[in-house]
Amino acid sequence: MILIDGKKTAADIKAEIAAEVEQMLAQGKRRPHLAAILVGDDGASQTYVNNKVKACEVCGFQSTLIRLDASTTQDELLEHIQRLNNDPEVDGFIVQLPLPKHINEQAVIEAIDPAKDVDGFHPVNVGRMSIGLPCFLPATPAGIMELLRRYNVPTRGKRCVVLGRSNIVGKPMAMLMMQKGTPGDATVTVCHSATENLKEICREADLLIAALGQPGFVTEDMVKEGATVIDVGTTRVPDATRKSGFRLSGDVDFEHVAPKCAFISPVPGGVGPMTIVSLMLNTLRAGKLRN
Ligand code: BQF
Repeated sequence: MILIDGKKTAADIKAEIAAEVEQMLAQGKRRPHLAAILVGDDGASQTYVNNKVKACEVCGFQSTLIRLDASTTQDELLEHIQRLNNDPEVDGFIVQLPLPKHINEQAVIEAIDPAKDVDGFHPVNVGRMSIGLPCFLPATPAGIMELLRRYNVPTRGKRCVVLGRSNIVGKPMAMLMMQKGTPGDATVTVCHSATENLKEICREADLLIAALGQPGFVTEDMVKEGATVIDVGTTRVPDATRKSGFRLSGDVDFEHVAPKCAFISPVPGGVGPMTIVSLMLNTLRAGKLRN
């Protein structure tokens, strides 16, 4: 069993990015600049945005965090987005999801200039990805592809099962795994809450990507011997032994599944850090395209 170390891989890539930023500066170019809008005070979202700001520092990027009250209206949020769309100093920006319930997430995503949409959620980027054109890839699937690439996980002709059909992970993940190339060229099945015989389908998988947000959902009896398991879950579960009061739990029963695996990614320290680094790579690209 090979443990896929996302934390180490992400640190390596951030060092590569920082070196490239130094070169850009030496050539008289601007630092890449990422802006983030955080609406409300959800604890997990604050942590995620903080992770992104910290990663910008490590990469040598400029970052701007716009914190808005939970009561911010959709129109007010759209005004901030227009300002960032038109700000020549900002290369790319994100709106941290999820948003408060009174705001239409899709309307917000569609207001972002696709050229600054470093989360890759705008329909233009989704559409371009789906036909294999250059675009900003959504951070989590891009991070998983990078892990598969760096660990040389075989995917060509293999059976890949994606658990979960969200717009930000499951759907784009399935799309990328079925595309031509390495990693890619897989035979992909997407399972969701209405899937029949889910266990049997998972047991056929050479590559199992779990992105449902249900702690411990993937058990030993659902995994084929020698499979590769990628755990995308990051659910906060109460844990009185931690000073934070919680721990991060993946979608995989790691302890019992790991011994059967060729490769497995842990939580924490697997896909999560790669999500952050993919956002950094998209921001670097946005910066280059504008420079
Ligand atoms: C780690 C996210 C659900 C909904 C919206 C490192 C992150 C997480 C874990 C992180 C996530 C999850 C992010 C670890 C960003 C990943 O060490 O295991 C980093 O910051 N993430 C997000 O921005 O929005 C989410 C999950």
